[in-house]
Amino acid sequence: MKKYVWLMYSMIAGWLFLAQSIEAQSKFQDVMQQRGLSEQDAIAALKVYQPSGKHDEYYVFASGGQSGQVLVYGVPSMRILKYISVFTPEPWQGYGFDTDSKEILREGNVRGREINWGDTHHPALSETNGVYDGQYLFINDKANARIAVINLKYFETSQIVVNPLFKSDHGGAFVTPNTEYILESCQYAAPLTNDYYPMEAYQDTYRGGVTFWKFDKEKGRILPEESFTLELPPYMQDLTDAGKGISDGWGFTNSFNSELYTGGIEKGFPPFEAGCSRSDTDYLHVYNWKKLAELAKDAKNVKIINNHKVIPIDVAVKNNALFLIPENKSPHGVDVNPNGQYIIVSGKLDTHASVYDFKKILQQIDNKEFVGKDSYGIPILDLKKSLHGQLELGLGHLHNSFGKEDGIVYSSLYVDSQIVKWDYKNLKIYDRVNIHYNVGHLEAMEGKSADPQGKYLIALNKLAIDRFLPVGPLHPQNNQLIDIGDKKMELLYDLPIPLGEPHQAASIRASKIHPEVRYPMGTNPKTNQPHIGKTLAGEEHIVRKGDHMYIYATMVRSHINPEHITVNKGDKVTMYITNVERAEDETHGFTIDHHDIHVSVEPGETAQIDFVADIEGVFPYYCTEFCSALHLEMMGYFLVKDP
Ligand code: CUK
Ligand code: CUA
Repeated sequence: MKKYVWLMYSMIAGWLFLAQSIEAQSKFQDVMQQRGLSEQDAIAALKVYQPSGKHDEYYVFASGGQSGQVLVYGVPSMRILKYISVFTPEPWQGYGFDTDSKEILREGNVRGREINWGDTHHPALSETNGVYDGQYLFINDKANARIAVINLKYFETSQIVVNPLFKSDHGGAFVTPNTEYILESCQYAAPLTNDYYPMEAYQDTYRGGVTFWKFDKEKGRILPEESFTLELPPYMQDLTDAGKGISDGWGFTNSFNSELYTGGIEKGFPPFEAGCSRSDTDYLHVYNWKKLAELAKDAKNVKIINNHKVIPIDVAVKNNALFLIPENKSPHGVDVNPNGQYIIVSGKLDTHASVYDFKKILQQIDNKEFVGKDSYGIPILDLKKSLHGQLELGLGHLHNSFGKEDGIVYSSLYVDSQIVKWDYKNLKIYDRVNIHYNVGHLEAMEGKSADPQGKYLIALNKLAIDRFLPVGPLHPQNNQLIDIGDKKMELLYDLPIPLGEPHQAASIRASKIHPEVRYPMGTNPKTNQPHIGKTLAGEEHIVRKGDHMYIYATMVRSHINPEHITVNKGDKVTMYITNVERAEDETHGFTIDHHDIHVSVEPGETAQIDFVADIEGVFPYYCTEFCSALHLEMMGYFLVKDP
């Protein structure tokens, strides 16, 4: 009898399940039909969709290009999580509006000039043994040759350094395998001093170089006094990568003007782009940064320019620390493979990718086997003897990112608008996928580290053309997500980015990132130390010192304390505002009407604002985040009277 009941039960359950799944399937098909989706579309949708509350597997940090910011999104959902303001003010987060963040932004003043934009290109994650450790992110500003440090504990910019020599940079930021140094290479050659020299003096007085910014992981800061620069000829250095594994201690930098061309179309000369591409080859710079770091410690090896140590070309050459290898004309990316033996140089104006073998390079260096010297006295290695091989990939090869399997690399073809999957050891092409359109960088998950994860790839495209609803002549940028988990690559998703050109992205497993949800009470987010204006509940007060008013305020749902602040016209005002909330995500924003003030005060943070009360009147202030049902009541009055 028992057996019979059980049998009946399982038959009914089975039938119900079948009926349910048939119903689900027909619903599924209805939706596909209504929305005009193919089976492939539906599979792609299932691969990227994250149900509400479910987190992504990877973080992607993409450069925000001309916005001077960093964009953070999740993979595979491609949901945007944050804009980290770096070189530009950002009103929501109050970056550039409160005293402490203004101070960081103003660290980026160049030669006394306030600069409020940046051209962010290449984000780089901090590494331990060549593997991403999830602690810091670095990014360069090509337009003003600056590097910023972002602390991933708080996802905030904590430092900006200005290159004391370069006017622009491109080959930054790249880190050495234990984040000992952040590499920044010059792009457009110019005198390293800030003096004027005519274009005719280009060969003698214009220079490029690579700056090695010393990074202190404990402090989370670049130490400018312990940093130095390797002087290089004005070959217009391009992208850079640091060696790892067997090439640890070495660095590699491309260039595109071995011609030393200086332009002058108005004088009847060929334009820059033609002049810089006349020769068949440019130079890959190969240097031993560990040796250079040792040399930089001795004053006799360096000259000081703008208060910064520079190792002259001849000193680097004399100490066997600098070499050149020809490379296919006007290359772009240079990428070291996960174990550090192979270096892939992209053939921007050549259909071939070149794979250099570091062992072969080292052999020539050890045997002092050089084919000659350039006009600056730098030894040149033989191209053929340095190559593992070359492979024809297609037109406009720009960048490379490594896959999980040994020997697999993905490369971007700008002109052909394709991603190519190939084997750099056996020189074989496996697959191609079309991109929309004109891809620049690409990022396979953790694809530039010593431990690539494969799975997904992001194509960072230069054009979007017809991919999205039209919004006028300026289109959003297009980041495309590609599934690389199988043999064949499959395009999954388009993410429009209305922020700026997403040059490069760095990705990392979400499990490696551990951000804080609040600051220790009364923290200055710039220094991560207690703020001098730290104010706890019950300690709110106002002090006058001469014509300077100091206001110690707190914010907590749903109250700003003090509620009235009366000052004399012309008084200097310093306001310290502590968000004394302990609850997660209970940010309060603070503004005073008509004063161009806005700060975002996160739980535990103390924010400081400084201004002059120069207009008489009555100015309400209020909290700008809808933080509770009584949010609108979270207000007060700033009163300025004529004394
Ligand atoms: S990038 Cu900077 S020009 Cu190919 Cu690294 Cu876009
Ligand atoms: Cu605090 Cu609204």
